[in-house]
Amino acid sequence: MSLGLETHLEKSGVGRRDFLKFCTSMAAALSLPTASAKAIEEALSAVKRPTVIWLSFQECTGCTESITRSHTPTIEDLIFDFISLDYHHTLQAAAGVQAEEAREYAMKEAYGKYLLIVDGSIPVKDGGVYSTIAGRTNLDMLEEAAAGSAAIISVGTCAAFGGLPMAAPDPTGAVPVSAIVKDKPIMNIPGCPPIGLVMTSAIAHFLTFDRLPVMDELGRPLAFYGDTIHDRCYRRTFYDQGLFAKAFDDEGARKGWCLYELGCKGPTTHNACATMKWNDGTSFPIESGHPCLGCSEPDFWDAGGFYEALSVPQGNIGDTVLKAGAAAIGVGAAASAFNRHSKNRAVDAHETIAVADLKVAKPK
Ligand code: FSX
Repeated sequence: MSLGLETHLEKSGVGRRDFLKFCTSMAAALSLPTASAKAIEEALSAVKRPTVIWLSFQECTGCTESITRSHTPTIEDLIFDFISLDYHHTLQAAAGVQAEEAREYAMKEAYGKYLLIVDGSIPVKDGGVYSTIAGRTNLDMLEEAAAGSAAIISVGTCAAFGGLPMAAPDPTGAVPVSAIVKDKPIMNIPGCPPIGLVMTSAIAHFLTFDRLPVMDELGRPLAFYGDTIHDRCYRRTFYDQGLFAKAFDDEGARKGWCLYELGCKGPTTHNACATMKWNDGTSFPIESGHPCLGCSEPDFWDAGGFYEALSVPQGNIGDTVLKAGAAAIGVGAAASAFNRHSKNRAVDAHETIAVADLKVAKPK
């Protein structure tokens, strides 16, 4: 008999208090009212190991590393143990024919109900021959798996927007999941890689409400991608004062000044790094002295030099920077206000896409 999550966690040594703490932090992470923690607790306690099929295509495996390489054991790890992860190229114990049979079986048994998670982009040039698994192209495998899914989560910038494989000159004709699948709800969790807790929170939301959370126009959950890095950056005060590091080893860098002139893409990048941080909340790139690369935005590999300042003319700093800074602050403030408004609206109305309303094709 399958167990509810709470029972499963208890057997794994995680007490009720920790479980409740987890539910409360899930509610906070998803920008839901505190009272929602109870609903999350009840739903997760009752949920019975939903089937999850995880396909990995053209990628570097950084996404799986990010999700799994946390300080173990964490509750997030156990959530991953708890869901029925019936097929995952990297994590599954089975290999070869057995693995493919397990995938086929799981898809048939849970047709129309399973959650499909994809990381990596899909090469479509020359019939998709540039990436195959078990003799089948990624394109073929995605189309088959998508047909029986209830919803899809595209993990990482490769699956969400094409990412590194799609960078110029895009030799394999790489495309994101959304370019191929048009008739299923898709949520994008971009980042190269994305934050592990964002991933587990998104899955918890799906398990709790049977729906994907409210998303922005790029399919990213607003709870995590509603603000820019710049909106929440602890170095923002230096930006506002026009205090910028101009080299990685200068006085400004030592004083922790803003990394805007060293190429930081924080003002145009939507992600939760500045608030949730990485490695159990230890730090994030800007806190370690490196500019944000903008990895959760489309085309970040081709969008401009990693170490080139956003819209600041070379060799003309001072006034220009301050003017550009003032303009960016204006744009940033307007964007923040819009994001906050959208977020509040979403929380008030709790707008979601109902998976239950989907027209799912019948099994053949
Ligand atoms: Fe891409 Fe993920 Fe970057 Fe790597 O699966 S988003 S290259 S961290 O591994 O897809």
